[in-house]
Amino acid sequence: MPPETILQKENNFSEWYSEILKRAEILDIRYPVKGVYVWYPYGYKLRKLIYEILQSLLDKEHEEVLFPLLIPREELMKEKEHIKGFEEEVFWVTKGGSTELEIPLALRPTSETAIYPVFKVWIRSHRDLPLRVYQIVNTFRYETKHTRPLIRAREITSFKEAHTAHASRADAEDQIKRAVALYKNFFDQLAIPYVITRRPDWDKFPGAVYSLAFDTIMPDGRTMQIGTIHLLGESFSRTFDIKYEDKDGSSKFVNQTCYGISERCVASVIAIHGDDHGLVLPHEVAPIQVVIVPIVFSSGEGGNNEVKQVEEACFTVQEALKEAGIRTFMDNSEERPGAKYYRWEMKGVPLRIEIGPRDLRNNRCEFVRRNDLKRMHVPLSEVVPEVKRTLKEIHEGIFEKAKETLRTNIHKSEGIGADISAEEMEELRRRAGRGIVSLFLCEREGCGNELEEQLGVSVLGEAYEREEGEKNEGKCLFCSRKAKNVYVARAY
Ligand code: 5CA
Ligand code: ZN
Repeated sequence: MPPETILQKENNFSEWYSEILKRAEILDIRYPVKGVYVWYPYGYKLRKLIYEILQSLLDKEHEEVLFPLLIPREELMKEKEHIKGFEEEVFWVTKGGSTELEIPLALRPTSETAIYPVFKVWIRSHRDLPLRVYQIVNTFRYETKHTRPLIRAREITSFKEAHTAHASRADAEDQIKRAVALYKNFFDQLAIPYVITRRPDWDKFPGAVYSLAFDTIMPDGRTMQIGTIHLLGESFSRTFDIKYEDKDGSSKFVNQTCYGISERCVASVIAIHGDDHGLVLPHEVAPIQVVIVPIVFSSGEGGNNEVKQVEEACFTVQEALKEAGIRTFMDNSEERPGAKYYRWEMKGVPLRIEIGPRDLRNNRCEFVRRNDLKRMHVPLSEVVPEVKRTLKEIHEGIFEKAKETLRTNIHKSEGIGADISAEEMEELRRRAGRGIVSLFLCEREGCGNELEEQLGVSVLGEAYEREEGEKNEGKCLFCSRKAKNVYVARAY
């Protein structure tokens, strides 16, 4: 696509997404292995800032660790449910040079089976609990569905996985609540809205007691799972024999949880906030928070002296902002202002400050907000507090807009279930696949499949936090059995 082609996020999200990854220099998709991509420097800076937020939240009550990439076949195969779920997705290392390995080694698809044999030797007594660790690593999954940069990769480069062990089920359940709060806090800082659901039993993480998921809605109306939290209970501790000695001397299995987030969190920031001009980044994660553009034409108004004065004023503003801890860049390259606007809008810089000769004569500058391209004059003496205020305002603006989009894309209905009318069914067919629809569905996998076949959508699950007064008893749309309200959507 020629670089001057105007992008249209609303009309063709898929094309918009791949063009933005390229033009904003997030990810290079030309690496010659399917589902494997290269981070550009700018994309990597964005990733780093996003993951710094995640780590600062985790570091409050977890310790960071680093486990090996290779997992011996026998360990990976130990937990029956777990391997059933991952069997078809595992990459294997079977040779060292030309020698066939005695024990084939798996590239971790996730690290339960690498970590838990070590938990077995680390955990001795109740004093070792709770044990809470996390790592950020690459994991490998031989994905057979359509691969997509940052969304469905075969090498997940930024897999944050937390693993915890507790003395009791109640403690593990409490950890689930803490993990939910932590993820909420994280996505709030990215201004990403979400729904939290409990996945149906037949779609939970392989080996888990139950799974909770955070999903957001992408601009094309499909949902994307951006984080999951699993209660593992004793299923892995029994398999890997992870026991502790309790206060009374008895030996007990630990209760476990794990929860993960991948570079899909980066994809969500790009997809949800971006517009036809490019990225729109919340300032917390913007590699450049403010770009300063001197508006000078060397042959134009005022002559060389004024050019110098404008540049000096820009430098002064830059220094003041840097001093205040704001990531600032002054673009005094030779390019025309229009070309500069284009570049920094594409890169999602939240705020642009322009200073020209006329501004200088009036002791002011001009702010241009990336999210709505609104302009305002600001006295030079007030730049620093005004930048801080405006960045916060932009964050609130894009968060509110994203929340509103999410709200309008959740179609709550009073009781779409077995006794649905023909018109209602027609309406449902029309809506399904654009956003989230709520309806009555029982817990049987067969009815989930029926839903997939008839409406092309899948089950997200029951809302984790219910709204007051919401009707939650009905009859399954397909089998008329007793059913609960669940969210369904076409998912990525
Ligand atoms: N061990 C648990 C949590 S630590 C686990 O592996 N959970 S998971 O399978 O649900 O993955 C965690 C998150 O990774 C998912 O919620 C999803 O957002 C993301 N994810 C899963 N597969 C991919 C993939 N192929 N590409 C990018 N992200 C992925
Ligand atoms: Zn049913």
